[in-house]
Amino acid sequence: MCTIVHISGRRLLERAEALAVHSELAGGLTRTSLSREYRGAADLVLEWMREAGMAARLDAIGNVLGRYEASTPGAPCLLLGSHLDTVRNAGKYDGMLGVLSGIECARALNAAGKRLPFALEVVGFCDEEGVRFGATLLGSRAVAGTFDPALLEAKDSAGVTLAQALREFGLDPARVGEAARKRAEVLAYAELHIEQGPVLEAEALAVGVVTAINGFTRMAVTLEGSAGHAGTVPMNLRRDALAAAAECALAVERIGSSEPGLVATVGRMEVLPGAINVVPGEARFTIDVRAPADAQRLRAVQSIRAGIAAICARRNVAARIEELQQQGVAACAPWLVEQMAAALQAEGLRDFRLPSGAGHDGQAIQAIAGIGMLFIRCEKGISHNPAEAITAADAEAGARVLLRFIEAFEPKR
Ligand code: HGY
Ligand code: MN
Ligand code: MN
Repeated sequence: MCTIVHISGRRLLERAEALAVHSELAGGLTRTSLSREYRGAADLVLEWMREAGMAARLDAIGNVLGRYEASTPGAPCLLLGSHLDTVRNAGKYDGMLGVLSGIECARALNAAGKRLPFALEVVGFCDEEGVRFGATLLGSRAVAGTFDPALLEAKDSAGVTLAQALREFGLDPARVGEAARKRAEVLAYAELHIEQGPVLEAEALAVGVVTAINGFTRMAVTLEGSAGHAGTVPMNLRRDALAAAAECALAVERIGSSEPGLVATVGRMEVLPGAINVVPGEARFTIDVRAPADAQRLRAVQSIRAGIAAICARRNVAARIEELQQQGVAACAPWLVEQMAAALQAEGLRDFRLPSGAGHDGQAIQAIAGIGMLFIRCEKGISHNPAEAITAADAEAGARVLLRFIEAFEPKR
């Protein structure tokens, strides 16, 4: 029986809406890892996985894992997935669409009574965005066996450690290592994701194949000046941490704008003590640097460090720069790119390939398997924003291409 007729873009969008209800933010979508809202979304995904004929469970770090068994039980799997956590005031499709599309493909196979020579597994990663604990790719690093146990002591804004959050979620932090999968169990990893950029829309294309995922460096900067009376400290005697941070932010923007493909962002800034009549004594801010080439990114990071040092020396402000995390460029496996391109053409779509400026869980999973990604057009390229939008037709096209890729999948010899 034909499987692809069972793919429904309307159902994908309805389920994304249902997931968006599980939010910490009234009137918007924020869902951080291992939160009560994450539990609500995970329960819904477990239910949909089981309805699709999958065995479904939470793994040792709280990822949601479904398995559609192979014709030979216990066979290695083709792993599909994306993340179930969101940024603050997020869109509804970043991450979610990849998990829902994977379930949609399993559901179609099950409806047609079709089994494959390999298992199909779908994973909803618990923390890709790194919003709650500052470190990203937590769920996928656990699956890849590269999770750093020191992160169990990372704290959220309420001072709750990751270890405590795992315990409150009903998991044992000492057993996070059990989430790790062996290379032999995973034939490949394939992720469908919204593009989060304007290229597919400009090409009038619904779906594209990803060639590589840009690398990133995340840093936290603390500037120590002197708090003082806003009315009495003369301007030339101030050590104003906020003014120094503002100049640093402009330096980050200037360096980020200096080369094609390079981007650099100050995404968060806190100022202390934060009173209208006090010269700020301390400023803390984050820096996110991305580039399609690691040498380019590392050069930019050095320039930013030097720029901050020069600004702070001139202003007599102390600077502390902590590198939170870095991840190199993750190239998609050429043999998967070709099979995804073939699936695109089987669906009557043009073979179009593009890099990803955004980070994805494949950057972690590449440690145990070849990675491939499909991008879906999103309206005006908007993402990490409640205005993030896709059409049911594009969602359906993406899931159809994913299913064609799955049914034609040839493991690498
Ligand atoms: O930051 C990123 O690129 C991804 O959304 N975590
Ligand atoms: Mn994101
Ligand atoms: Mn994402």
